[in-house]
Amino acid sequence: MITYYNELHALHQGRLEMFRGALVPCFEVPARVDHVRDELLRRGGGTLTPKAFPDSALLGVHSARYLDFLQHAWDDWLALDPANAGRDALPSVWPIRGMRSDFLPDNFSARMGLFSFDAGTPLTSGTWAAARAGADCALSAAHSVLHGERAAFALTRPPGHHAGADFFGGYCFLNNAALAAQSLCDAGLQRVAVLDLDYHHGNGTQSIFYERADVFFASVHGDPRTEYPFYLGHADETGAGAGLGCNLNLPLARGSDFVTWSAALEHALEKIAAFGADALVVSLGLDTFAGDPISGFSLQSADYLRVGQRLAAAGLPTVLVFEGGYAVAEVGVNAVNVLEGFDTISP
Ligand code: Q9C
Ligand code: ZN
Repeated sequence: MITYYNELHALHQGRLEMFRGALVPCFEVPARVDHVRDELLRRGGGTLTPKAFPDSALLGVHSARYLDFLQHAWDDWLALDPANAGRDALPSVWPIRGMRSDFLPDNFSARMGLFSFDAGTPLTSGTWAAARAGADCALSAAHSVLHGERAAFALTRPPGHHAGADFFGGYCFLNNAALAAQSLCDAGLQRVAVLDLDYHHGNGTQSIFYERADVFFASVHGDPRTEYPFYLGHADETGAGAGLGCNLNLPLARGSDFVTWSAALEHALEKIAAFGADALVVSLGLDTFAGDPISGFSLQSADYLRVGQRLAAAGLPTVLVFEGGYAVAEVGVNAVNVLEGFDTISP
């Protein structure tokens, strides 16, 4: 499978995230993608350099106000205090219900809160450059599929599926999977499905397409009653307006195994087939792995071969986008197992 590699990913290197009242080392580290790339090369695969897309390609998904904030955030952070060069920016205040989100504050901390939903997602000197190159990576994969490739993989970080039209969070800044799906729509596809297999519900992707009839969003994830991102991802969220019926959430209890998980995958793929999708975008999180340090499912490395086979059996032009997966030493094997499983099924 052709793989586009975000060569700038390591420019985003968060130091600390807020966890249980303390600042702890980030789980979302550059080594994650390095391990995937190493494993890909070890099995005889290669990577391609993404093509550069214009900023206008981002505006189908993200607001101009948010993109402007993200692009200038590091400089604004430095302007507060030159010593900020030695620490990342984290939000600490947010506009909850009853407060205003329409008014753009001058104060930088206030803008950080306006455009985010957690304190676990540090914004660093290289965040914009890495995330922007990641968008090119996802758009390149979609472009290849549009031009006849059966499938393409976007190997990039920071991940994307928690990022909404105008907010970051959950280690995500630009929604790579949504950008891929939107570009497929823009190219003329009538129906696109996004299948989110990350352990955490893809709240950003769901919110971007929630009222759309041309994009079906399906997600298998840890039940938000107990699992991050908590405030979205329940089974009763089925879409709204024109998009009613085009959203499918399959929350599973923490501790679920591959038997339970793959039954949910089967169900999601049946609904995607019934929707009549012309193409599939997969948010490929590998934090469903038993050894993941921040998640609660128990998939084994060999299971990912079967995941890839099942995705290929859907028979759709497929864009895979790398998302979460924090068992750093194993994430390469697990991700490449999905790609290898996919490629063992003949079209
Ligand atoms: N300190 C993705 O997998 N924090 N994001 C969990 C651990 C948020 C995960 C608490 C997890 C976000 C793309
Ligand atoms: Zn995740």
